[in-house]
Amino acid sequence: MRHVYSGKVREIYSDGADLLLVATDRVSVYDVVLPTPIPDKGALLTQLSVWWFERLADVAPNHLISATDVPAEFAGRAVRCRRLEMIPFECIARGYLAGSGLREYLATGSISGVELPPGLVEGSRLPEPIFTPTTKVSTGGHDEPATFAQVVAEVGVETAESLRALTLEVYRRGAERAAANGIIVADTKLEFGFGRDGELTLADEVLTPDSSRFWPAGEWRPGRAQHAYDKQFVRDWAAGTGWDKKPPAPELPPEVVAATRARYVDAYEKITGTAWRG
Ligand code: Q0T
Repeated sequence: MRHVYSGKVREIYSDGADLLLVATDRVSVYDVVLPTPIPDKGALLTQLSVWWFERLADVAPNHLISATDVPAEFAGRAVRCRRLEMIPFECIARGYLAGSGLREYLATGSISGVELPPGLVEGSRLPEPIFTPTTKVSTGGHDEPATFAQVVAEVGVETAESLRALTLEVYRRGAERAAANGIIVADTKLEFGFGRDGELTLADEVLTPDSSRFWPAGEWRPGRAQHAYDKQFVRDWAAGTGWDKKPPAPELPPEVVAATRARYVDAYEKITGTAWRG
């Protein structure tokens, strides 16, 4: 096995023809990885993503080979995947206004070339979910909005239309299931690639709190920053410490670790309808 990539909270290994996507227990806030892990976070997110891949198999083929045929040291928090030729866009669907989408809307009235009505505020529900791709920026910086025309220029109109339709369908499925259980999925980021047969294939992780914005539905109040389903305890605690949001971050106290772990467990249980290792 060869280590090929380190992200803030995930690692990728190459294992012969396959890839192993390994989720760690690391958590990041304000783009800074904290020194304190959240026990089981990697496994909770991996198992949630696997659950979604299985339920979305009728929407799109995916890169998952096995969630069990992985090295013992990664058991539960890794997936064996087919290596794809990746499409160089992050495929984002948004149903609510937040983050970089909110900033772009406030500056231009549109997101990734999609025009939106005036008068929307932070946290607003959009008239309908929209496809707002971004280009992956190679070194460090944040991804940049890409218009649908840019996606067409890169991959052709047929693939671009498929990416948009698949991304919106995955979002609709995820948002509907989550909403029925008290969780708003404000937006979600997907990655696609081409398999050996040229088939458009869903990659990465799907509909996890790391790849999507989850909000507690009962606390949704348009017009202010929304409460994060998973990281709100970390953010509130961080604000109280006076930490300047620059590395290194301080260690999390045990009660914040426990409360945050409980939110990941809760999201897993609410969405899948099954007890975590229960
Ligand atoms: C990926 C092929 O961006 C990344 O690495 C940059 C050096 C990490 N990355 C690799 C992939 C996947 C997946 N998932 C796949 N199935 N096949 N590459 C995605 N991100």
